[in-house]
Amino acid sequence: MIPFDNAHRAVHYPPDRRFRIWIRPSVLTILILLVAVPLMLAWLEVAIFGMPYIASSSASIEGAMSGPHGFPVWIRWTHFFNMFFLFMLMRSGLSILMDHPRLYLNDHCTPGTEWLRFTPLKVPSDRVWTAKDDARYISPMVSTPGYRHTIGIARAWHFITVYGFVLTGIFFVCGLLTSEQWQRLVPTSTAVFVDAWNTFVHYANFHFPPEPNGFYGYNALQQLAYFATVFVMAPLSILTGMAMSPALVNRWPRYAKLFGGRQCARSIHFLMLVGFAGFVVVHVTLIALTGLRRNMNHIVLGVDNMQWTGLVLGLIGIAVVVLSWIAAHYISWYFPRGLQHAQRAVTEPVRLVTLDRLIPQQTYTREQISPRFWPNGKMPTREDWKQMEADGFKDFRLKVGGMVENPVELSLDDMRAMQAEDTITMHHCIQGWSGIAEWRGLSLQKLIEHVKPRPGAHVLAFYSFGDSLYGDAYYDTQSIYNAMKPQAMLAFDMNSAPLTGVYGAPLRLRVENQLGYKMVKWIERIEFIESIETVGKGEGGSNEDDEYFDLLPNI
Ligand SMILES: Nc1nc2c(c(=O)[nH]1)N[C@H]1C(S)=C(S)[C@@H](COP(=O)(O)O)O[C@H]1N2
Ligand SMILES: [Mo]
Repeated sequence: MIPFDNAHRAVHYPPDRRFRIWIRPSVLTILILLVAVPLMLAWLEVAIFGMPYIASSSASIEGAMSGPHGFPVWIRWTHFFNMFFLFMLMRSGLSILMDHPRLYLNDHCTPGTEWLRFTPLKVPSDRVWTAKDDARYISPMVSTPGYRHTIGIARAWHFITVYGFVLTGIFFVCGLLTSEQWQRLVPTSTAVFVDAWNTFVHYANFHFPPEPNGFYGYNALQQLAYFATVFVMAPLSILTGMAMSPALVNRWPRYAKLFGGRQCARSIHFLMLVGFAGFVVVHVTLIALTGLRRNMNHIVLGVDNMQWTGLVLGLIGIAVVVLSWIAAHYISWYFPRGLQHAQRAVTEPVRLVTLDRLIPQQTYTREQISPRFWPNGKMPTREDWKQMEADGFKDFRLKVGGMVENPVELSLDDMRAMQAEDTITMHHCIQGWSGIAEWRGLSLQKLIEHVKPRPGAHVLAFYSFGDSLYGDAYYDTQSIYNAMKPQAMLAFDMNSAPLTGVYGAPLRLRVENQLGYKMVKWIERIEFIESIETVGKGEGGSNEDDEYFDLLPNI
């Protein structure tokens, strides 16, 4: 169970729980125009030419139509499971979003360049303001698990349920394509656009067009909306979700550029959430307005009559979905460790054979370096660190020990002499922001070869001078396999100057195929160990122990 002591309350339930939405005026104008222009055109058309004629399709004349009749059992169940998983994804997505409540169209995430903000705060420029400080509260009524900075648990729900969503989608599309049901969703003539516009003109004038019986077919606008949901929004959500993976983006930067870059992909991912939510509202409203009982019988029972059973069972189905949110809430707060392990059980095997195999190999140019890099984490407060900082870290010695044949103590000069390497990479914080910076440091591969791990050593544990969110010294671990990858290094320079205090002086880790929290800053010592189980609470790092983050976050 997650304790709710003062420290946790300060993180998850802060006094400032205001919710504000700010949208850049130019973007707001475009959005208003996107809605207003079609509406005006529709009103103008009716004022001048009258309501457009829509042929009542053969779909409304039972028995006279070709094509699919009714909804077979596999459609009815995939419809239910889709609703189930989609809501879970949307709710957990909102919790993830609020951990960095700003959306950008540029990968630098410079404060002030957002197009959308879910926080009343402007980033202060007179003091250090970390991404953790910036996280916002969201009510557990609308999100899972809700509250503030619960991204570890939110991601567990997101990444478990995405399997259900994707499998349901694959099953559904296979069913469509191997039956005649695809004809419901896929337009076969360009006339559909004319019909869809005419239908829109009717709705825009608060008039219902001749309504086909949905058991046999849809009106043109409905068909296009369903088509877009299944064949555009769902795939785009999945593809833009993948475009936020550091492993993928640092292997193939061009993949993220397909969507306009990593932060555009994140924005699109959010817009798909809005799209799905908007679809649900319109879909449910129209179902209710065009014959609730009959429509519910179609999709719940697969029959076209007026009995009450479909509605009753449908409401029970909706109740099950709502109960799943309540259950998820209790699991999140009472069994977070079990949830974390469940996520690991279902995602790690897949990540090991996919994302974890990708070798980071990006190099951005100097011109692409971010003007400002969001900082994160708690600065060390230890006296020995402060003393060393005052002296420019000349007395600092990195201790590398544990299960190695050649334990060493290295000064910064020793490390510089061991042939430093340079990279310009994109950093991906779990919270959502990114930034590009140049790093210079000692490659971990060199260090590992230098200290010679003994047989049985599988893991490197990095300990920081700084504290974790809840007090103990911050630490994290890497498998030797990942530490040996290119671009994994102990960085001492950032953007051609020695690391400054906030960014991890004197030494920090860079592991470009993973998320930011694996990159320990203010490193004091490194220990080679047999397994993660012997350090901390045994989950592989401070965040893994206390915030239920994943052990292998390459997405
Ligand atoms: N010691 C320590 N290292 C840390 C953290 C921390 O809280 N303490 N935060 C991590 C997180 S979540 C991120 S995103 C990066 C941020 O690095 P930056 O401050 O250079 O942007 O540092 C990582 N290293
Ligand atoms: Mo982070």
